[in-house]
Amino acid sequence: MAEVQHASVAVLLSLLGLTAACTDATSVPGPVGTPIETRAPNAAHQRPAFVGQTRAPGVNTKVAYQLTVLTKGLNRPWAVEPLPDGTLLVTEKVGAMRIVSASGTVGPPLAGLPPVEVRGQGGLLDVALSPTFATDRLIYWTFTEARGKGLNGTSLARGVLSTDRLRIEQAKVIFQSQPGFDGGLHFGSRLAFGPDGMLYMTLGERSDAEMRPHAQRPDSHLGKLLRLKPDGTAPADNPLVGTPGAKPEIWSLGHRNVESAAFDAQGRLWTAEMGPRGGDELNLIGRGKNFGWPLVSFGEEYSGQPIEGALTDRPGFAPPAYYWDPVIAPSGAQFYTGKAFPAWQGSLFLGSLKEGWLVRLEIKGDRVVGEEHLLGDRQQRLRDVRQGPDGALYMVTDQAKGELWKITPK
Ligand SMILES: [Ca+2]
Ligand SMILES: [Ca+2]
Repeated sequence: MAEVQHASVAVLLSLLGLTAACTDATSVPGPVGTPIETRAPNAAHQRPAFVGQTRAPGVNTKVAYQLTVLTKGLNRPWAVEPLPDGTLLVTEKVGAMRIVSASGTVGPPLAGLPPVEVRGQGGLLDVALSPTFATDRLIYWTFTEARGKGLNGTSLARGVLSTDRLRIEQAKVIFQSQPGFDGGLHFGSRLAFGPDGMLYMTLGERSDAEMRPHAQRPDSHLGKLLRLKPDGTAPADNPLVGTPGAKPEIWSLGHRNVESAAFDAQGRLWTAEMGPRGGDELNLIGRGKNFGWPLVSFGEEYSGQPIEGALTDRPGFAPPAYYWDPVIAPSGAQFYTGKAFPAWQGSLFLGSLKEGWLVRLEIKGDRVVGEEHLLGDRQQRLRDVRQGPDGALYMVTDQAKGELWKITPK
């Protein structure tokens, strides 16, 4: 009898296409279905650390939506932040912050911002509303700041949006990442307020070979996720507070270039980062965790060479919750909580710069179980996606004639 049962299991396994290799996988069952990604990976020899870490099943929610182009009059917009009254605060990488009306009329640049260095990927970057915005009109923004002698770095400022909405008052730089560097790449720098009232800020490692080790260095802000008090200083309960030489603002380490940060309904922070070729990642952040770069990474150099010294998995480092090979170049992100699209509640939306998709991920626990690609027919680099108070999704596209889109139910 036992032999018969064993044979039946073997037959069943073979019918399911499972092989002995499955014993290498984690005991956590992976998602079931045809992967949405069908192209060949760049690093074909690499294997996920667990089933479902890449190539999630494709899903099609068949949601009927309508896309409205509110404006095509933005110059390389980097961020969109819906205000409580339905107007939109937008940054342009070239250095301007503007108010766009709900119908798409683009206002003049807001006066009062400190000088921005526009260089390569650098310029005026993210903007976030303070959780207290409704009462004090306080906003926060990140930008590339000249630091003298040709160096620059990502800085954080805050100020008050004037009641006539023409200027930022009391603008003040409250945090400057260190060290500065003479370059134009990997500035981060997405902002997200947590349920703990703290401001989380992502930073890149500045890309160049000599800067990569900074992602692992506790005495550098580069290649880190930071956790700041609303005044820009480090909270006393950050993991490296009290460690001699370490930067007290650090919350997690080992990041490459993070332009996506979003809290889910449970209050967990997820970030996505631009990896090397074949190594874009989604990470579930945890206090003091090390996400590996450049010691742990999927993918390869853009030259096609392996990343020197890197493994895809290594004890003591947090593996990505999910990775993309080929890459999508993830930028702004948003967990959807609105009532306008019930089928999308709980989904994580990410803008893809490289493919122009609005990527929708279905997440169960700490795993991605489904992936959908929307809007790819428009062929525009999606830089940011945010949910408005009306439950609509707002997006900006990284073009010289950058567009602001609104998605509502059809
Ligand atoms: Ca933002
Ligand atoms: Ca990683």
